Amino acid sequence: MNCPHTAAAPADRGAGTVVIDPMVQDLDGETARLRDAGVLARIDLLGVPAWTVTRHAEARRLLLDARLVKDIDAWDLWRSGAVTHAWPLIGMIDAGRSMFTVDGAEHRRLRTKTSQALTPRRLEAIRPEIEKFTQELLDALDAAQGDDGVVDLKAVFAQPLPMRVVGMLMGVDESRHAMLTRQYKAFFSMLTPQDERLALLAELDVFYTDLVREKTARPTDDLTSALILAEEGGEPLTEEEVVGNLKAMVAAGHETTIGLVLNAVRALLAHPDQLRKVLAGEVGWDAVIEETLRWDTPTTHLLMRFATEDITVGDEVIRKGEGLVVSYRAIGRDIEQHGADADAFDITRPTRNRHMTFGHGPHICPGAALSRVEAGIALPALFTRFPGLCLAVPDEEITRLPVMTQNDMTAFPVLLG
Ligand code: STR
Repeated sequence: MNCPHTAAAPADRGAGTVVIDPMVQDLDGETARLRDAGVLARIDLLGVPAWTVTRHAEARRLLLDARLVKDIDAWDLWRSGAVTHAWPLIGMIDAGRSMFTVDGAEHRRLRTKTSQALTPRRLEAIRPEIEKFTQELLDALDAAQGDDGVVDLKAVFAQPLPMRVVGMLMGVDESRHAMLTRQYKAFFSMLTPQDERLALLAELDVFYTDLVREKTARPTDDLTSALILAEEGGEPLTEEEVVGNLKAMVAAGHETTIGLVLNAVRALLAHPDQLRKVLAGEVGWDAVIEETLRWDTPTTHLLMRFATEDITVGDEVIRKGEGLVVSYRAIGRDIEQHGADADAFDITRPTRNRHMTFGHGPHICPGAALSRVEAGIALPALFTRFPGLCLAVPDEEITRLPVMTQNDMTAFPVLLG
């Protein structure tokens, strides 16, 4: 047991710094090590030190703490020049001015239109289109089977679906989807040389800026146009802000939903007893989605917030100017929140809806309802069309992409049955 009021022996302080593995060779082991390292753990991100919070209750408090900000200029390591654009993770933080990087009243100004467009009620209007995309991609799956019957569920289904949905929502033409998918794959991969990553981010900026200028000249019925025309409190968003929001939406809406859909399929195929209950209608798909969000979070670590004052968390202090990561995958496995069997996938778990995978506080994921709608359509449609769906390789052979912040796999070979 942890006794918060006894003087901590060195062992209670955690086993020192957890080095986050860019190759993601043992994600479950790393998640457990982080949890064991303490409520607040020291981590090393490719040589850059930071704190991370690994527990539900403390993360919830910290995500409401206005002394933590997204502004990179509040980071000592950045201001001193110790961290530069040569650091492979810099694009996760220095992502331009948007709702992702700004706090306070300005943040509300940047975010309102987007969150209003993504309410469950507004999303009902696009449900038929998501269903249509899903059916088309199920046909594509059928057609893509090789001679051996194997097809990559990621490449043919889980990856294109969220891109089509977010593309439709933001007004990104389908002819660009394949390119964007390639660019984001390279952006997130730690195998991409840093100069290439910076070059592709610059290309993306040009692409999004051109798109915003086109929509400014000829607004259409999409969220990008709505952001251009918005006047929150009488103050329109600048071009830079619209571009920032647009790229945040496409990056987030695309990458995270791939993880949600694939992780859910993988968990169900690894737990056939639970899949049976869902297919028999004993447990709903919403339960599968929530338990997947808790157990195998699409976002492993969220970078980063910076302390504008010293902040005490238990025995530790985040010093002014230091960086804090939120380790959502460890938080999902918090024993205090989910019980001693937190490491087990269990769609009947009473706490399955009490996860924090979409964050908390002002920056809580504005796309949460959209991702639930997407997964809520994709998963039942997939298993209805292919009830005999199974993995084409042993589960242990599924490899994760070398991505430090997102939980994504290289491929997901299946037999459609
Ligand atoms: C990717 C690069 C970019 O151009 C803009 C952004 C801002 C939003 C970020 C996105 C990033 C990376 C993935 C994030 C997303 C917000 C939600 C998503 C962090 C840095 C999650 O994984 C939760």
